[in-house]
Amino acid sequence: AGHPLRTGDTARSTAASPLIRALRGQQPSRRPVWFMRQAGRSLPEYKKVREGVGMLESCLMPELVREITLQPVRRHDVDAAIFFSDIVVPLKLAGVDVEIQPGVGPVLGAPVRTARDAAALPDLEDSALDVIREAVAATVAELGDRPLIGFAGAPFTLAAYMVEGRPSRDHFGPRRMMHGDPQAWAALAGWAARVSGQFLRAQLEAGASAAQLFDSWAGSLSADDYLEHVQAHSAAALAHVGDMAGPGVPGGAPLLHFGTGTGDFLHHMRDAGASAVGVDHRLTLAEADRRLRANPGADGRGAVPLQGNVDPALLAAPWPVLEAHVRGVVASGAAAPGHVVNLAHGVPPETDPDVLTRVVELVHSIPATPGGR
Ligand code: 1CP
Repeated sequence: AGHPLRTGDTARSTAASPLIRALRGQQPSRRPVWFMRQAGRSLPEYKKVREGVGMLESCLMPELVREITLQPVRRHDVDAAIFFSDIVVPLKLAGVDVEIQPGVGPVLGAPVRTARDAAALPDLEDSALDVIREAVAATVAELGDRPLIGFAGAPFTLAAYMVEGRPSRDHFGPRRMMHGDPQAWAALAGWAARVSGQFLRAQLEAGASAAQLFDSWAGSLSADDYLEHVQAHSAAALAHVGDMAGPGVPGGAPLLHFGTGTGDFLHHMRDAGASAVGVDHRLTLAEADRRLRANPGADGRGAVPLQGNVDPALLAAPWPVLEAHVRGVVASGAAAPGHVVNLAHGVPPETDPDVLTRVVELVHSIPATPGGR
């Protein structure tokens, strides 16, 4: 807190942006749309500037981060930029031996398997996050009234990489740990919540207007396991920024919470402290909205704004098929108190970027009707 970088003025002007208005349940001037992984390998201009630069290395080069973050905004006219980084960047900044291997993903030199391993994890020094603040500040300086979304990995998804040591499909390691060695799990998930929370906070301090917590792999959990072993840690990560109602983000920055395969516990994800919930392709937005209304939280909140859920598989379909699908998603989203159009998960690398531009044009061409959104 109290960092001398531009805090506030940009975020103040983003309050009227379609993204922020939709996330607050207000009528947007046009229906907002952005894409998870919009920066990245679907763009030739991304491949060009990344040539010869390692993934994590690139995340620590503020000028490059700014350029890559802005590329999809320039090209597609999306309603938000998402900060170019990775969920394991805060691990790297804390001094954990982690790299991102091309074609694989995050790989750790020493997986965390025991309570001792977890207790030995290094603290993330606040000053190590200055490189992130610098990149965010440079980015928002060019974005004007278009919001930057900061993000972090949720504790379960981060722990999935940390216990397994690399990407896995079933996430047996962390699921085994939360039952077999609950103390080790609490130590690891608690650590992950702290570093992710610090990472989020640095981005919001430097000018991001909203944040998204990615729990991409939470779908391998049952609703009960999520509630008992995970929700409190995700809530702790979000609590790092839940009080950020400063001058830059009046009323607080909207917090998005995203997972895949989490249709059975969207309400638990909301109750971790999210203002809006991301939905994948496995259920319709209308059904997600129905489930949230049917399961209000202790704070009385039922329905919240939704984000999603264009099936990335359909980006390669013939245009009339994709167009009908996008129109269906928009119609289904009208049930919710706010709708941000996005994919159900990230942009597949082989996607034709012109298709993404066309989807943005289509979404913007559908009137954001009063009440019906
Ligand atoms: O060299 C490269 O280009 C590597 C590919 C790549 C990219 C472009 C990785 C490795 N990370 C990123 C950037 C990234 N990661 C962003 C950029 C901003 C944007 O969306 O445009 C974001 C938001 C992430 C977040 C991230 N990293 C998530 C959550 C989002 C999701 O897609 O579920 C996850 C799970 C990761 C881990 C990760 N990093 C990279 C890969 C290939 C993976 C997934 C590995 C696996 O399958 O488990």
